[in-house]
Amino acid sequence: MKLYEKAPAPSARRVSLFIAEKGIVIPRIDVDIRGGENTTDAFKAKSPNGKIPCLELDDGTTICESVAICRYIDAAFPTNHHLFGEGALAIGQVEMWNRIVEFQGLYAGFQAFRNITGVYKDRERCVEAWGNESKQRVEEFLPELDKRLATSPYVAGDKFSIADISTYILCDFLKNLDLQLDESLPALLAWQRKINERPAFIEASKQS
Ligand SMILES: N[C@@H](CCC(=O)N[C@@H](CS)C(=O)NCC(=O)O)C(=O)O
Repeated sequence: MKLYEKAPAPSARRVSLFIAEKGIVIPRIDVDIRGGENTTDAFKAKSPNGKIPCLELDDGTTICESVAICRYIDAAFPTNHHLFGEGALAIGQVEMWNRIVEFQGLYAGFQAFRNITGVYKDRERCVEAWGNESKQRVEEFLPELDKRLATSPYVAGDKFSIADISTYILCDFLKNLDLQLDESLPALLAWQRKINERPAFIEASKQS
């Protein structure tokens, strides 16, 4: 098994943190996304969305999309660390919060970055106004997360889950939008400090 990725890229880090939490080691292959290596026919033959991360199994089967990769790993290497939740209610709540963070935070953030900076203008049309709107949506979403974390120890409830990984990646990505967490978001800041102390996050930060 091997993982095609770009270590500091946010979607790749989602998977890295997930596998670090699971205590699994998967060999990684660096893909030069800025240079367009992911846009080649050879890479697109592996990754249906033409992006990293992409997991390749020993028989050549591939899975792209970060959460799909995490789901595969979760099912293929069962442990007692249930990052998608355990039990019907927790599973539903983890899914709900992970989707909320993805749609309202992460993807707005990615759209902001791509459309404002034009980093991938060699392969997509960039609309600066959409980038600015997306950035504003991220800024408006952060207080919602702060409100949630003021009453819940983790994003999806009492236990750490993939929703925390997604939120952590969002918070880390803010720097690319010239945004940062500040004292107006005390619960989010406290949660971030707590997550930074997790052994898997300390370990994964050495590798990215
Ligand atoms: N929804 C995908 C997003 C993947 C994605 O956007 N990957 C970025 C790096 S974080 C990429 O490959 N960018 C290069 C490109 O868009 O050409 C996932 O969650 O895996």
